[in-house]
Amino acid sequence: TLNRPDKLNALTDEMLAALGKALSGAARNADVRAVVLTGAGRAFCAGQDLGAVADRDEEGGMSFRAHLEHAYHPVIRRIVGLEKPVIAAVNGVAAGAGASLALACDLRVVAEQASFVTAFAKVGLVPDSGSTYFLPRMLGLARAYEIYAKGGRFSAQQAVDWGVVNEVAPDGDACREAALSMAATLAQAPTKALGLTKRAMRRAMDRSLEETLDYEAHLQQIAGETADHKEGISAFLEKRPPRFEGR
Ligand code: LHQ
Repeated sequence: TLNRPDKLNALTDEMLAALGKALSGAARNADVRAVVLTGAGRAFCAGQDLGAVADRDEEGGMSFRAHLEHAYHPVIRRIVGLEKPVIAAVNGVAAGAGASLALACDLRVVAEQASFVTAFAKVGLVPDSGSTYFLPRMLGLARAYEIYAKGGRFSAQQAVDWGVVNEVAPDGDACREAALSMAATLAQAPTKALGLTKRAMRRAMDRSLEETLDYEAHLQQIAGETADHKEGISAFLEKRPPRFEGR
């Protein structure tokens, strides 16, 4: 949980480092079989803490490139590289890099009153933290550019209509609960296969069909040797529900 509710969970370097550490811990711990990322209070995340940016400017300028590379990119890579389902519970507004964080997750559950704000143009910046990778792939180029150019906001309902989110909940608490319930269900799934599916999909986005067919066959060999695959086959033949252990 991003936990700085009085500033709408605006991101500081410390928060990003802690988030990165939590994601690494989740990757290493075999008992973790799904992850939910959410915000405390009424917002999901208002993006970069603009107070900290102003402070750094006062102190003689900052390297935006270095800041993004050191603070943001590792977190985005860890979400995408974590071979377990990562669900964003977007309990309230997700702005700037906060929206990028939500878009980097595999699934999104969104509260009715939540919105996505690509705040970048309003502060004279370009979309970052993977936003220009994720959003045009979900919305198409024209709609994504229009939203960016207007520094725009889109609502939970628009996000549903456009295929950006998986589920809508009546309010922030219900959104977190729905995400946890989705996570509990996914945590019973064959985790290894779901992780490899994520890897396959990410890779297929910028590969040819031939490369994709080849990579799928490679991953299927790995999945086919898991205990969960054997359990799935036994359960089917014995006409009983499978008990997957994530191995
Ligand atoms: C905030 C923030 C905030 C600090 C609300 N910072 N305090 C990466 C790396 C390097 C450089 C720069 O950029 C990036 C990526 C980025 O993320 S750039 C985009 C940064 N984010 C924004 O521009 C969004 C700024 N916030 C807003 O536009 C609004 O706050 C939204 C639309 C998120 C919510 O509006 P409201 O619901 O009306 O809330 P509010 O504006 O009243 O905010 C409540 C409090 O939170 C307030 O503090 P206060 O002490 O006055 O109660 C805000 O100052 C604070 N807050 N966002 N990013």
